[in-house]
Amino acid sequence: MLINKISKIAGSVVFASALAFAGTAQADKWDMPMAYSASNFHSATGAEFAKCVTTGTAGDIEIVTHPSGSLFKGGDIKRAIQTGQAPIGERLMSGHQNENAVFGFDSIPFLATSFDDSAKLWEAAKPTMTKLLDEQNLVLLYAVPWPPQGLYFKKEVNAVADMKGLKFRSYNNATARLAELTGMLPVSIEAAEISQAFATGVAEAMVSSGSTGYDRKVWESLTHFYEVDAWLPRNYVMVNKDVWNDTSDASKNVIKACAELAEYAGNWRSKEYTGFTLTGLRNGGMTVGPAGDALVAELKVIGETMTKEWLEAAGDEGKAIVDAFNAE
Ligand code: PCA
Repeated sequence: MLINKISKIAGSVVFASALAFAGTAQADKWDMPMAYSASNFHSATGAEFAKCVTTGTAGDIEIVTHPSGSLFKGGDIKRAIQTGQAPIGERLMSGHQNENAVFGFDSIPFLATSFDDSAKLWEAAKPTMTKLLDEQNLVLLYAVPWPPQGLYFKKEVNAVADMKGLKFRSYNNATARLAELTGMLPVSIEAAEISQAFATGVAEAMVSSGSTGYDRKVWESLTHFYEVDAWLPRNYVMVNKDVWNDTSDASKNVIKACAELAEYAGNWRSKEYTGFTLTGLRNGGMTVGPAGDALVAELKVIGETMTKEWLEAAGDEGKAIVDAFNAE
């Protein structure tokens, strides 16, 4: 079945590419800002997506990726695309939670804690997110989850009380709120800058995937990773709507097919990267394992508070996503 799906997608790329050859469209270069390191699986997936589009449109559209926040920092990428400074790019979806709480649907603690549930939650949320982004002059292309989120520290932690007063690196509203509710001090830092932040003591702890800890070699400063499987936040790729509307139907077909392939491949990579990076953290010298039962029980209570707060802030649209997820 999967093979079928891939050959169907590949077939449509070839078909659309033949159409593109037949056209006389002007060659166009699309710079694609991305926030995470080149070696990260999202960046690798984005680079393959770019290649797929460049090949599929026979060079009519050449997508060039710029990982590590080198063109725009993570926090600036969406605005850059909305305003046409960049035609396309990738960003952490829940990073927009401060604009509209609904963007944080994937950072509700303990709602969707596995890849299967994350896929189900995305199905439930996709129509709403497509609409929200459309209202902001953006076209959603594909979205890929990070591996499950766990807690990083530079000491053993068995209870919420052990976290008190720590400087906690946050990457969205949910992570900042988690810090507050556990008695820590949130400090917002881009993934590209966390190695430095941990080395200088600007931050001492964080919630993230094994993937980001591995990419940033956090074992140089931190000692413990506790698997919590709190949630799986998503990165997504968006295009400026004016640029999209000016794109030929043949090229749009290629881009959509490449996006579908990228979402599938990105999911697969994310799963593979989960175990690989936890082993990498261990090899770096860190203690890696599940959080203790007592700590998990305390985190679940905090999760309930955060879920309630999110449902209040996200209103009917948010509730509809959670209801659709629970109904499946
Ligand atoms: N890595 C990103 C977001 C979630 C994750 O696993 C980060 O820490 O910025």
